[in-house]
Parts: sequence; C-alpha cells; structure tokens
Amino acid sequence: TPRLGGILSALVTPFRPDGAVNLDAIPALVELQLAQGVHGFYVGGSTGEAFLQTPQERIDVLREVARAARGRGRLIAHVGAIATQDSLRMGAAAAEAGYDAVSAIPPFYYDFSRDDLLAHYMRLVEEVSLPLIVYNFGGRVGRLTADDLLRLLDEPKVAGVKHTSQDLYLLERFKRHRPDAVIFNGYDEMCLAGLAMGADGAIGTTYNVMGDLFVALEAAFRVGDLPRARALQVRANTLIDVLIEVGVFPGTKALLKALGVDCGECRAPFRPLSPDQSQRLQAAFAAIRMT
Ligand code: NAY
Repeated sequence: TPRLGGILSALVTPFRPDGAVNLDAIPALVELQLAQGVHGFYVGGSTGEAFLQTPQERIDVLREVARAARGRGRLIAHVGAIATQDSLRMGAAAAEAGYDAVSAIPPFYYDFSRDDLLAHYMRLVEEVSLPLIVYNFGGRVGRLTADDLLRLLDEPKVAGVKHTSQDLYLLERFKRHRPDAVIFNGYDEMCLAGLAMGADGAIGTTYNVMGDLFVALEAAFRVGDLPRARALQVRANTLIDVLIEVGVFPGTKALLKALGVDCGECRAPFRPLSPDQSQRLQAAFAAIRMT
C-alpha cells in the first residue's frame, strides 16, 4: 500500500447541545476508530460538516485531531472552500499541525469557469507545502471535466484523487495516467469495486462506525480472498441501505452515540433521527456488528 492509501475514516465533527464544536469529544472519537484499525483520518470533509462551519472552527478541529492522533495514522485535511484565501489559510494550518496532505472540493455555487477552478488548485499546490488530493465529487462538481482532472494529475504535487463517484472507469483512468498517484474510493457501498479497479484505499463516512469491517474487507481483497471481501461488502451494505434512508451523517452520529462517543447532532438544516428511524438503524447495526 502506498504511504497514503488504506482505509481512512471521513471523521465526523462533534458538536455540543448548544451547537458549538465539541473539541473535547475528539480524543475519544479518534481512539474508538484507531481501535477498529483504521489507517487514518480525512478531517473536515463532507462528513465533517465542513460547509456548516467557519474556517476558524475547521482549523480548531484540524489541530485537535492531529493532537489526539499523536502520529498514529495518516492525516488528510479537507480545506475546500468557495474562497481561495480560506483554503490557503486552512492549508497553512494543516501543514503546521503535521498533516500528510490536504484535499479540496472545487469552489462551488458561483458560475466559476474551469480555468478559475484550475487556477484555484494551482494556488493550493504552489502556496501550501503539503501534497494535494483533489476531491472529485461527481454530482456536485460537474464543471471540472475528466480531462481537467487528468491534467491536474500531471502536477507532481498533486498526490492523488479522492473519487466520490460511481464512475469507476474514470478511477481506473486516473490510476493508469499516474500509477504512483494515490486514488481513494469515495462511496463506501462500492468500496470493493473501487479497489478492484485500482484504488489504493478508501475514505468514507461509515468507517466512523464500522472501520474494522472495511479494514478486513481491504485485507481480504489484497490477499485475493474475493468471496470473503464480497461477503463483507454485502454485510456493510445492509447497514448502509438504512443509513442512506435515514440520512448518512445524522445516522452515523446516532450510531457513534450508541458506541459510547457522543458527538451530538449534525448542524441544522440536518435534523436528528426520529425515534422510529433510530430504532431501525440500531437494529440494522446490531445485525452486522463484527464482534
Ligand atoms: C467526505 O468528504 O466526508 C466524503 O466524501 C466521504 C465519502 C462519503 N460520500 C459522501 C457523498 O458524503 O462515505 C461516503 C458516503 O457517505 C457513503 O458512501 C454513503 O453513501
């Protein structure tokens, strides 16, 4: 496995009942997941509710996770923002906190041109000292074309792509174009397929609560035990079905609470689960637990 591959949890951000970021919950969250065997953390991504926080809150979380992890596991900081200056500021903080790489979703909402987006990434590459993992989030960032992404991969400081897309042909093309790039599969429910098409690892929301299952899945795949890898994927997907139905991020937080790490609720407009949703989710979780 290349240095940056493996199973990385797309870490949730804990909040207090009053809505403030709960930095105090981070050490227990990190320990829970390291105990499950995850190889590191992708901090402040979609799962981390990046766009429901201020850049300063995101920086505080980046620092606290690095402090809690104490060098155990790889750390990628998601520094995506609409404003280039915000991404640069978070990137500098990630470098200072000891992260291995930064990652960024392209600026969105405004009608930025493709050249605006490429220039944004080039500034991250030039002005942040860490390698960059481009965050390709298919549906949400339609403006960058496959060719743009391949072109970005020609930059030596672009270390790879986090590919949250069902287009696994494109994942394979990234890997073929730059065999030394680190490509992460982004949809947990297709982890095995992504690995089969050449992914070096996977980053996902559901690894917050079932990291052990996906670590075992990847290990089975690497030794060529496809029946076991597939059985694990099927098992995970019976829970992911319910998570998608009730809301992946609020659902993941509900499961973390049941595992003894209270990360609070997601920030509004996300809403907590209803009692019925909660009950169905816990039942699905109980049915697939590894231990
Ligand atoms: C992120 O930045 O946190 C991620 O993108 C992690 C990848 C997740 N994708 C999205 C869209 O959030 O783990 C997946 C996803 O939650 C899971 O596959 C369920 O669909």
